[in-house]
Amino acid sequence: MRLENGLHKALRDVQFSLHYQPKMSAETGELCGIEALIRWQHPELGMIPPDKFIPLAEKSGFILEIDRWVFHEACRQNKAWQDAGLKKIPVSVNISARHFYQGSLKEMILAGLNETGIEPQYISIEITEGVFMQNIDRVIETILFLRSLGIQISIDDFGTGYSSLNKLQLLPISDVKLDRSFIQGISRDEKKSSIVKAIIELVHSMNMKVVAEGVETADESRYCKDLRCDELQGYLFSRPLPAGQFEDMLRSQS
Ligand code: G
Ligand code: G
Ligand code: NA
Ligand code: MN
Repeated sequence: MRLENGLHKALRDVQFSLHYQPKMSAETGELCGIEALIRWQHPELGMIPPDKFIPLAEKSGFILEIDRWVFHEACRQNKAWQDAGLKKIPVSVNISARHFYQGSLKEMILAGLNETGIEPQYISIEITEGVFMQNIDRVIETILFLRSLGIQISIDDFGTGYSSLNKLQLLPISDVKLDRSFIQGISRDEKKSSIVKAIIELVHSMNMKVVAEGVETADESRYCKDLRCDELQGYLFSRPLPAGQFEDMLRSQS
């Protein structure tokens, strides 16, 4: 069975769902953001992780449809939580680099905002550094457009790919998410911690926030806080949760 063939059906039959993982403020320890992460419950194969099907969807171009569904669903859910009186915090959506080169990202975003009524300040778009490798003029123009709407932009998996510091400095990026490979074992690794310290200073000097990803231990959390990370995300706080379970957490903080 070829997974690609199942993707269209998956979208049509609503086999996709979103899980939600919290981001915590390093300063106050409070829930300050939400990342939406796609899950595929296949009727025969069970749960298929995104790293199995997102690359396929990127190759075939079907990622444009998936991004549209994810964006709309994350906006709808966050607005529903807000309308229920729960804490108003931004939801982050991962958007494929491909969507910046092809397709109509602007129209997709405007449609999602209009259809759900969410305020743009409660949306963040996560892109990887790879987005800066092609069509740079179009990418910059799109980022400026999203920012003009009030949407936040995050650089995901920062430090693992290509990103020109020059571009980062010129673009109105809200925050960078330090890849979890930098965080893992940081308290026991002097070389790692001095690199991370330098990255954080550099990012702060460009007036962007730093999010530490993949925080799994209390040691890593304390260390990231000491190094002045602004936000923390990882299994220490919570795994990505289905909407219902995430809502319980949101309710306990509202
Ligand atoms: O959720 P998990 O850690 O299993 O995600 C694995 C990979 O899949 C990560 O690189 C993550 O960015 C990517 N991913 C998860 N959800 C989405 C999504 O909704 N859209 C895109 N484009 N990528 C996603
Ligand atoms: O590439 P991106 O950063 O979007 O990937 C997010 C993925 O990271 C999700 O699939 C999520 O399940 C995973 N993740 C989130 N927190 C942790 C963590 O603390 N440790 C590990 N190993 N993975 C994590
Ligand atoms: Na992400
Ligand atoms: Mn990441």
